[in-house]
Amino acid sequence: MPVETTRVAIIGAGPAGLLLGWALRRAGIDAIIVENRSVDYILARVRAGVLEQGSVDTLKRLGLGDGVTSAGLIHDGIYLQFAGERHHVDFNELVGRTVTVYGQQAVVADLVHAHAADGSTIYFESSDVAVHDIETKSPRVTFTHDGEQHELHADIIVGADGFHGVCRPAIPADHLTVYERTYPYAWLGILATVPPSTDELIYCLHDDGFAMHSMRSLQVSRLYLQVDPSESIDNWSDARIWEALHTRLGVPGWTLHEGEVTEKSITPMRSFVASTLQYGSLFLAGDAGHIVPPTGAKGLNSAIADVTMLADALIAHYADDDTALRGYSAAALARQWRIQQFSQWMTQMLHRHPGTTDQHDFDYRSQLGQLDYTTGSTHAMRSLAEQYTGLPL
Ligand code: RFL
Ligand code: PHB
Repeated sequence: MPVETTRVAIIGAGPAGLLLGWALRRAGIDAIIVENRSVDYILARVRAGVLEQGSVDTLKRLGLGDGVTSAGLIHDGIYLQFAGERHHVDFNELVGRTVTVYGQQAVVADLVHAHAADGSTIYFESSDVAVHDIETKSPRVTFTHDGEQHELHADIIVGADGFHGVCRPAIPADHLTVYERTYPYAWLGILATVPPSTDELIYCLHDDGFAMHSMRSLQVSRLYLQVDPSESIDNWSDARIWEALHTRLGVPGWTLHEGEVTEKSITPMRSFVASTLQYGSLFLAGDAGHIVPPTGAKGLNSAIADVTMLADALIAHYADDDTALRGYSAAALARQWRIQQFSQWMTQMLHRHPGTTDQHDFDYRSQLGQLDYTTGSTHAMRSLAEQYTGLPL
């Protein structure tokens, strides 16, 4: 059985795990990544689209800025649409900051290529991944790779294995509380080969529910529709999706252009926070520790923020200063709860709560009032702009 030793064993090669491995490598700290999917699967996974300025700065600082500099689309703001009218929220004017549209897929591809060129060890397609002795200073990871059982000894294990990973459940139940809520709606998302019909992202509340127009490039559009979480994608033909998008996003004098749909899927919505991101030698980062509904565009950005803090803390730890590592969980969670409230606020303001009771009607009209206030008040817009473009670490 191959037995290896590394300083930091990272579980998961999503954006969090790949970025942490890269940051540590650049600082001369040995790390090995163990991932249960294939590299092709990871490169094909379509997810987030918006990077905060701080996330772009992190990528550039770590020598990963070429792609985002050449292909990223800088956006000065967003549109909020409701009651058939579209309102611009100009982040640049309000807070002097912008966001960049650059797909998570591209971030992951940049990281995979950087690691490959640098000769990093990443065990893709590993099965039976398990962590052991995490309460001690000599934790281990076991996994099967290419039919062989492996054992990896480390000083520290980082669980960057997403919401469904094995690391968070390895924390004993009496040391972990989870805070969570689900929402009575989901997002149906499509990728379409058609130039975006808008210069900036449109977030729209319509009588039929939420809709959104985003993009991946000047040639590829990304669009979303609120649907019931129990909906099957099989019930949504391309024609039905476009019809719903026309209905919800339409405003007089504007045309939504259709194109070939190359990907479509339904994603449930969840807010989730673990009470701790550390247990013994195990640290959690990204979706392994917290999930937000996608309305605020914060999931990927939170993963990058966690990793920025954790990488700095680990670098200090190996330079004999443990203060930041001991404070990591509390600092990352404090930031995370601010992001949770923003994501929940955006989500509740922009989705139609299903049902037809008086209470639902009241909620809907109150949401329209909230949107009216938000787009009419410089103070409210500035608060939105400050949070959407990214809170400091
Ligand atoms: P990931 O990306 O889930 O990566 C975890 C990795 O761990 C692997 N893994 C395991 N490996 C080994 N052993 C095991 N037992 C394992 N179990 C799992 C997985 O295969 C995977 O490779 O988590 P990470 O790195 O923390 O990154 C988080 C982000 O992916 C996520 O927060 C965002 O995609 C959320 N999100 C958005 N975030 C934004 O910041 N801006 C957005 O605009 C945005 N839009 C979105 C989104 C997520 C969406 N979906 C599909 C959930 C839009 C959507 C539709
Ligand atoms: C996306 O482009 O996928 C996207 C953009 C903004 C969001 C969520 C998703 O809030």
